[in-house]
This record gives sequence, C-alpha cells and structure tokens, in this order.
Amino acid sequence: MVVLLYIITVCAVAGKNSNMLSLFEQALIEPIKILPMDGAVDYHGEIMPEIEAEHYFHALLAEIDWRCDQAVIFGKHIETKRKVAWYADEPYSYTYSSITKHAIPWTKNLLALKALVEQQTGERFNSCLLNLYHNGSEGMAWHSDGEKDLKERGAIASLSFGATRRFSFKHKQSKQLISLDLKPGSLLVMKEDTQKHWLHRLPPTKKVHEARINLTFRTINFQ
Ligand SMILES: O=C(O)CCC(=O)C(=O)O
Ligand SMILES: [Mn+2]
Repeated sequence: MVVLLYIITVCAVAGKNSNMLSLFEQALIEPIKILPMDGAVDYHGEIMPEIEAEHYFHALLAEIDWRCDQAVIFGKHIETKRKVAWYADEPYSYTYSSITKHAIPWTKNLLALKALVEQQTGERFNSCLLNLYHNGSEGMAWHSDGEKDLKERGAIASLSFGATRRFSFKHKQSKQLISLDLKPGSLLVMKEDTQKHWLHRLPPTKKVHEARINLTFRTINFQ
C-alpha cells in the first residue's frame, strides 16, 4: 500500500513526459485503494480519453446554472467565489452549511456522466453537486460529507474536469495525511466509513491558474 501510494504521488507529481505517467492515463482495471484504514476510497484513474474530458469541461462550463455558494458559518452569512450547482432526479431540497438548496433536473451531459460513473463503480446515484473553481486561489476547506440528508455510508463519486488539482485526506484522530492529484476525467470514490473517520479538502494553490470543475454524485434520502 505504501509503495502504491508512493507511485501515485510520484506519477502525479512527475512531468507530462514521464513514462510512468502513461500507466495512469487510462481507467485502472482495478481501482487503487487510497486509505489504509477506517473507510474506503477507490481511485479509478482517468475513465475517459483526454479529448472527451475536455469536451465535457467546456460543455459543463457553458450549460450549468452556476451560482455562488451560500453558507452560514458561526452565524455569519457567507458567499463563496467558487460557484456551485445541484442537479437531481426530482426538484428535491438538500441542506448543507445551514442553507437549503433546491435541485434542478439533469442535463443530457450530466445524465451521460452519471451513467458512466454508475457503470464504472457499480453504484447508483440520485443527485450531483457541482463545483466550479475559477483558479487555484479557490478551494474547499477540510470537511466530511456527513449531512443528515445524505444516505448513511453511501458512496460519493467525484469526477474532475479542467485543471489538475491536489486533493487531500486527513484522519480525524491520528491526523494522518494522504494526498493525490486529480486529473481531468479522473474518478475517485469515497465509500463506507470514510466520512466518519476522515476529512477531505481541496487546498488552494498559487501554481494553478486555470479553472476546474468537480462533480460529486451522491445519494440523498428524500422525504
Ligand atoms: O472539488 C473537489 O474535488 C471536492 C468537492 C467536495 O469535497 C464537495 O463538494 O463536498
Ligand atoms: Mn466533500
């Protein structure tokens, strides 16, 4: 496991011309297990060709109903620079960061991506939260996705487009850190007790100047 994680990090950090990198430029036959304990995170690698990932990045940038995210933190109303959108099977409502959001119906592209992710993971999802980070100055702080509306221990499948960004996990007790780089078209799946024992974040970086879009397919318990 240690060796595998070392390889992921080395390959992800290595330049584009590295021979080792080509190993990870296609969907992995067997996903790599990222966490050593207390949960399960599967890294599937890039599940589509680069040109298709680029097509989806531009299509989503243009067609998604992007809005600034709202949150109430310590009683203060906050609006993020990062933009978000939420799509689902029905116009359900979903509460996180003390704000209730209402889902809008799937687009054709989102349905195609949902089908691809479901085929790759063997899981089923009924909603998708999308994030648009305009550049490296925008990120997401340490958190776990444990909102009460989410299916308990349900899988969350994260599909990335646009700029490659580092993504990190931190164990809530031991503080162990695990990081990997998420490339366009790559799929990462958080399962089982991951949200209970691990935090995750997208750290801001001065090295990235391009936009990134992330889709997290989820299962919401709708009343
Ligand atoms: O942008 C990402 O890769 C992660 C997004 C995330 O953790 C979330 O939406 O809860
Ligand atoms: Mn999250």
